Amino acid sequence: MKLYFDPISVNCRKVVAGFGLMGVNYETAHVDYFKAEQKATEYMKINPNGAIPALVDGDMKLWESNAILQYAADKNEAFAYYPRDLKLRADINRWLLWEAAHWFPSCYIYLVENVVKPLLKAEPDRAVTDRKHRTGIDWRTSSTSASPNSAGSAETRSRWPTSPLRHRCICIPTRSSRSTRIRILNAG
Ligand SMILES: N[C@@H](CCC(=O)N[C@@H](CS)C(=O)NCC(=O)O)C(=O)O
Repeated sequence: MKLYFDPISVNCRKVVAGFGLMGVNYETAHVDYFKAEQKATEYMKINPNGAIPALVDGDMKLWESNAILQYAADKNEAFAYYPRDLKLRADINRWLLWEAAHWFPSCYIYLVENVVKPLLKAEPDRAVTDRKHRTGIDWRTSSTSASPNSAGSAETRSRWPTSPLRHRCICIPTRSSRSTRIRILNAG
C-alpha cells in the first residue's frame, strides 16, 4: 500500500510514526504541501478534500489520518496498539474522533495563519485568528480524568502512542495586545 504524504504535515507524521511503531510495510509518494500538490487534479482523485495524508491499498482510497491508522492496525493485526477489547477501543475511537472534529481544526487555523502564510509570503487573516475557538473542555481546570493526556486506562495510553492521548502539549489561543498567539503548555 502507498501513503501519499509530506513529512512537513503533522497528520502525515502521525501516520508515519504509527506505521513505524506497528511495523507496517508501505511505499510512499511525496505530495508537496508548500507547492499545494494536495490540490492537484490527480491527487484530488485520491482525496477529493485536497488534504494529506491519503492511503491507496489496491482499489481502496482512504483518507483521514486516523482512519488510515485504524485500517493499518487492523490489517496488520497490531492489537497491542489498537486493542479489540470493546471498551478500550471505544475509548481510543472517542479521542480520535474528538481530535479530528475539534482539536486539529481549532489548532490548524493558527498554524496556517501564523506559520504557513508567512512562509508563503501571504498575509495572515486576523479575522480568522481572532475568532473564539473552543474545544469544549477547559483543560486547565478539568479533572485529570477528562484530560486527553490522562484519559482512559493506563493500558490504553501505553498502547496507542500515536493517538491524541499522547499529546504532551495543549494550545490555548490567548490575546496579547492585538495579536493572537498559541501558548504551548506542558500538560503532563
Ligand atoms: N482530518 C484530516 C486533516 C487533513 C489535513 O487537513 N491535512 C493538512 C495538512 S496537516 C492539509 O493537507 N491541508 C491542506 C489544506 O488545508 O489545503 C486528517 O486527519 O487527515
